[in-house]
Amino acid sequence: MSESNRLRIAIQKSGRLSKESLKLLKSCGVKFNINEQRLIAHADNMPIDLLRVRDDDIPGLVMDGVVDLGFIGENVLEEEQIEREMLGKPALFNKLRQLDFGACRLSLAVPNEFNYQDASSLEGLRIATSYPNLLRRYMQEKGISYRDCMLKGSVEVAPRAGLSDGICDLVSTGATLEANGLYETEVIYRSAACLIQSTQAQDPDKQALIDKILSRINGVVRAKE
Ligand code: PRT
Ligand code: ZN
Repeated sequence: MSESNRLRIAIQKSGRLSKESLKLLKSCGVKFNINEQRLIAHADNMPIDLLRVRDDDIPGLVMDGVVDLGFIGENVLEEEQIEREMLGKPALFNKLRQLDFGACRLSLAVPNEFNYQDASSLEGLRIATSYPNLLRRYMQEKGISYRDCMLKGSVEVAPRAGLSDGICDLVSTGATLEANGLYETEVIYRSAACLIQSTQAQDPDKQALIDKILSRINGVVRAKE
């Protein structure tokens, strides 16, 4: 595979981060037409290619140096980093900046009838989550042992379905917890979207383009504050 001289940026194809990531790039003056069927979109006015992928793939693509930049939620980024460190895979990246969208928290929650005092109320119980590494880190810090129930989706229905006693899931408004008869007990991680860069050496032209985009992003975000 030949190394491209074009800057490669990974963004979520469709989901909670895609619109805002695209909007930010557009407001930095990057012009592109997205074809929904295509993985790659080429910018018209700068040597930039957008890679439109599942958000879960973005940290690895940056850490492996397959792409130069990525827009990603810190929750997914840190979960993947811990996983890769355990497996001995490349896990380095530079965080260029936190962004002003995608804010959420990873929280413990239990059924309304659960008598929760503190995290030790979950000792020995089963917790459903899509974030096993962030959950383990938090519970280890507290010295609490618990049992895993790994679910990639529908985490909020696990207690009612009899799969787990509590959950550890992303929350923004809290409406999903409420609709499922759960209440939030502890925030274990606060997250927002961020822009990350691969740690691989860049050629000077690419690095100059990255610096230009970052300085424009800083300007756009500052103007909104
Ligand atoms: O298909 P792909 O894998 O790319 O997308 P995805 O389905 O894995 O992710 P997506 O688009 O749902 O979320 C992408 C990122 O958005 C997350 O990793 C977070 O960084 C961020 N984010 C911000 C959120 C939320 N807010 C959020 N509320 N991600 C998910 N939720 C879900 C949460 O899991 C729960 O089901 O929304 C529900 C709770 O919302 P409230 O408002 O009812 O509390
Ligand atoms: Zn995902």
